[in-house]
Amino acid sequence: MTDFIYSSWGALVITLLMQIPFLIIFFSVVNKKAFVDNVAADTPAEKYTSTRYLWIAVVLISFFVINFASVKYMPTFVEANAELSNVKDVDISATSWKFDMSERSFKVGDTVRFLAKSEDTMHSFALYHPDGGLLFTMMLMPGLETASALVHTFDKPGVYMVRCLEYCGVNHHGMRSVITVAEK
Ligand SMILES: [Cu+2]
Repeated sequence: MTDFIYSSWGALVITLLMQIPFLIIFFSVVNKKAFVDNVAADTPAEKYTSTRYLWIAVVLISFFVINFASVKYMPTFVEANAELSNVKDVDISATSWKFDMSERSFKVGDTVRFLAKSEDTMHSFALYHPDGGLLFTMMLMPGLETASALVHTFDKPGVYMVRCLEYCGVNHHGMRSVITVAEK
């Protein structure tokens, strides 16, 4: 169940469920207002009502269509499940407050699939480019059977910082590591 929740589809379903309270409030306010403002305008009421429902329908349909059509293109979904040739799988175990990695040295052009798990509490695995920019971060929930996965191809040599970006206790700031990428 938790594995489903933290998949792309799970995230979408949760997001949709979170809209329900908002929609209830929205429609109750709209209806209440329609009842109170009964001396509104020159526009015939029926015309206004149909336009309103048409507009809501357009918004809702766009929302569902765009979300469902795009979910399979989410990077985590695509990359973690892709059949990639020449991908190096690296196992990462995050504990308070360190990262254990099966490999830390790569070459430019290497495509690496980072498979990360948290052994104790909420952590994340964030990778920084040598120029300081954040390449990605993935949240690591404890207790998941499947490792969180992300694929990255290294394009520049240098020292890449790894940090935890989920607050995980007093030494959260010290939870870091490095990956070195050498010239081809
Ligand atoms: Cu942390």
